[in-house]
Amino acid sequence: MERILFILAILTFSMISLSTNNDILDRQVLVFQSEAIINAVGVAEQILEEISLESFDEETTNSQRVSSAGDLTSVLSLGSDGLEPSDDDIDDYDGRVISFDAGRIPGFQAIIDVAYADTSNPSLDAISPTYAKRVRISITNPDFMTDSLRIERLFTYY
Ligand SMILES: [Ca+2]
Ligand SMILES: [Ca+2]
Repeated sequence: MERILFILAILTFSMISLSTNNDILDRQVLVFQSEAIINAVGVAEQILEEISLESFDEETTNSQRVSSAGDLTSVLSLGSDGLEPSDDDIDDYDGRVISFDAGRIPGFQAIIDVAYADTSNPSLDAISPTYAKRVRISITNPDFMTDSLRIERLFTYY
């Protein structure tokens, strides 16, 4: 009888320690997941800061001015314009894919999308140039994030 109790006690103990290990593992996964999200937001903010320093459009680089939205880069020409210096206006970043590690979390990928925003309903993309461009950054990390993270910022020409 004593021996059976002893074995039961060992079994119970190992079951408890097994579930404790799982809890620790779950907590570590959660810590890594939150860290991945925090790092991803940080990098997205950095990219947006960098973009915010650029001219609104190629047509407004070097202090040029436009008097009509129609003078801005056409919708179909958004993206790298191949002119030097590269990355001197907001939409030059359109279509860019950046792979990066952040802190102790490797394997992020950021995709940048730039579109003109409809000025009467800024959540919609416009089909012709306007004085507002929306930069959308989608960040994924298949190993550490269950979902992609999307951060947007609207930039206006004024
Ligand atoms: Ca440019
Ligand atoms: Ca451009």
